[in-house]
Amino acid sequence: MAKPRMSSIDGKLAEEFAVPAHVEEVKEKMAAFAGHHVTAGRRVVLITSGGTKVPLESRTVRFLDNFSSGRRGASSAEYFMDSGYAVVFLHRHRSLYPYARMFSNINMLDALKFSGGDGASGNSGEVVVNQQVLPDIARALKRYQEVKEGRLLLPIEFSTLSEYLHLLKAAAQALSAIESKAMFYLAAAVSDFYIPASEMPEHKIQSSNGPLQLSMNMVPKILSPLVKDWAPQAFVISFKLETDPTILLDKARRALDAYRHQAVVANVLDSRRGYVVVVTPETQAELIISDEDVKNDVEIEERIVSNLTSAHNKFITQQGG
Ligand code: PAZ
Repeated sequence: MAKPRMSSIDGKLAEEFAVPAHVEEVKEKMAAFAGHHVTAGRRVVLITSGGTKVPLESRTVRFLDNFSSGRRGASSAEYFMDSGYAVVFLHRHRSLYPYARMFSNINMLDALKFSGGDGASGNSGEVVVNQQVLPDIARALKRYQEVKEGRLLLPIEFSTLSEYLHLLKAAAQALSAIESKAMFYLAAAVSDFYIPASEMPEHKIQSSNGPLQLSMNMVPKILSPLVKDWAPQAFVISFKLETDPTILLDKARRALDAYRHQAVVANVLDSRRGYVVVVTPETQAELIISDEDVKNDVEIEERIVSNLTSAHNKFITQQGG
């Protein structure tokens, strides 16, 4: 197997972003997971999901964060597994999680009740689920258990930007061995700015010093080495979020020109649950959820995944896989 090329970003990552202690162990796990599933005839998708935390102090009290809930990544993971993929789910700690996401707004204690007892000492009976409070719990639990038994989901957590960057690099290198059968679905909302460790104060920033002015560096564009060096044969999808719809498609096309990957899923903050555009070098597909779809619980991720799994099929055939 060819040795992965070193890019200038590799150096920057090593120097300016703390390497998580478990990165090599996680990389081995991801490589074994991918190898196992490809041997079993499956494809493997690496999904990134949720926002990143950017510390302002090295003994972190404060940090910058963003809006992302992780819903896009968590629901897409479910549709990918329904489509026969195994999923490496690289997600922000405590962001939404496949199957459990549907119940994230519910207080579990409101959904449970005693049966045959009152919870007093020695008389707890059984605790049962009130399915009126968790309406779809049986279906979600069944599918979750099937996924667990089939070991179709490999969850990996990150919190900080540094963890995200190193774990994504490890994932790309781990999945490169399965070549075109790997898909990268980069839905996480990753900070574009950070404070390098060398410039970060150690202790809590003191308000007694007056107003705070921050100068932040640009986060290296990790898509570039991912596509060129780390997993050059993989099918790579990035996401582009804007708040101004008039610049969205132009930015998506510019990303495709710059990084030469296969597609960009373009979305606007306020309409992201109902409208996205999948942009490729040759095509542009609008995916829309109507009011009728909403009534029938159809989610836009089902359409995104269907569009991309078809494109991935074609890609694999073209690559002779
Ligand atoms: O996580 P979520 O479901 O709340 O939002 C999804 C999203 C908007 C973060 C995703 O669709 C996306 O566009 N990610 C890339 C964001 C960016 O341009 O950095």
